[in-house]
Amino acid sequence: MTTDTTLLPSTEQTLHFHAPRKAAAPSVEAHQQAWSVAEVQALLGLPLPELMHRAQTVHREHHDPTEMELATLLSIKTGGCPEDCGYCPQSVHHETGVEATKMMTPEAVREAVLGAKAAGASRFCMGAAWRAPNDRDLEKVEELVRVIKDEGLEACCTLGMLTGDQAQRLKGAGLDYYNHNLDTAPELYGDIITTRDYQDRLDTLGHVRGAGIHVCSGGIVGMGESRTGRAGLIAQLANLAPYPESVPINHLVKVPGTPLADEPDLDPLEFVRTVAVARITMPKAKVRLSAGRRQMGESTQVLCFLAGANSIFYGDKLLVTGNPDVEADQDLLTRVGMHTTRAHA
Ligand code: SAM
Ligand code: DTB
Ligand code: SF4
Repeated sequence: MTTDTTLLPSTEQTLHFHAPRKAAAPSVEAHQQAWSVAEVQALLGLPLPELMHRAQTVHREHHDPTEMELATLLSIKTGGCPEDCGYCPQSVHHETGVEATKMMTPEAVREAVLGAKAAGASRFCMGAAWRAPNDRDLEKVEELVRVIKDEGLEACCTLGMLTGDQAQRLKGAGLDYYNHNLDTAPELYGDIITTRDYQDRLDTLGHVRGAGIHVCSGGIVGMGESRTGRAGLIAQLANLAPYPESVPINHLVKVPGTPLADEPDLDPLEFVRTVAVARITMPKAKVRLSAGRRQMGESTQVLCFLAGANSIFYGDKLLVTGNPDVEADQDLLTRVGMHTTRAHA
């Protein structure tokens, strides 16, 4: 349970709109303790001005609110995935027209890394449509990680489930982050995916942590879940000990042919609230406004930035669906007055 009661949204506290910064902001230690789903749900239900104020207060304590991290995503092995994730265009279980490809070569990946670096990205993330890599796949990925590190960018990848040994090998190759999302609340997981379970996800996150790789883990909003469902996801992430260094909040991209293609639209403010609560409950994390930016439009994106999102995927494509183009993002960041995180080298 959280002991810092300044976080609990009692009626009395929601009236403290002008509470002094220190009093309103919880300590980092308080956030290392468990969050109940009810506490997270109460945050999600705060009046939006109060929620935004709290999120911005926490954000400023740990980050430069004018800084944005740019991470470029590349699908190094697309489609043909045996898993049945209901949202995903790359599953063999759904007819989406996505063709399965072979894994990209180191030369092709280097070209993409150079392009991302020239465009100003500081992190490069490689995605593969696997349930889990086999050892030969992994050897090739190790080589690709070295390509990214050679060019001085942070390296991240998302390859499905890992064993402890595989995580160690990726660490040895220089991998900085591993992305593996919890995606939704535990009680909703079986409605979306049947080919693996929540514990499989948690086990992989444990192997990643154990190898000393930074954890990138988040989820998808807009899959028909209730506010309690969103609270369940955020509570799970925030209760990981320690919570992830990077938290992607994806808005469902509805792809024709997937079981979730006709999901009703979510109120954009519910998405913004989820970002704000991720920021409050995981103060030091990079909160990444991930999939769905193109569909949500600029105003919602900017509200998410103001709610504490400080990382975006940058480049015209996500894995198989579209993302705002680089010029549009540069223009948006300039108009908002934000600068980008510099690459190490
Ligand atoms: N196969 C690996 C796995 O599932 O861990 C890595 C790639 S998978 C495409 C990475 C993440 O992309 C998923 O966990 C999910 O959060 C996100 N994703 C996939 N399809 C999406 C969609 N249509 N809308 C939003 N996010 C999506
Ligand atoms: C994450 O959380 N979002 C990214 C990344 N991790 C790998 C993937 C988004 C995929 C969106 C749909 C697509 O293009 O396949
Ligand atoms: Fe496969 Fe990942 Fe898509 Fe699930 S989300 S179908 S594991 S590529």
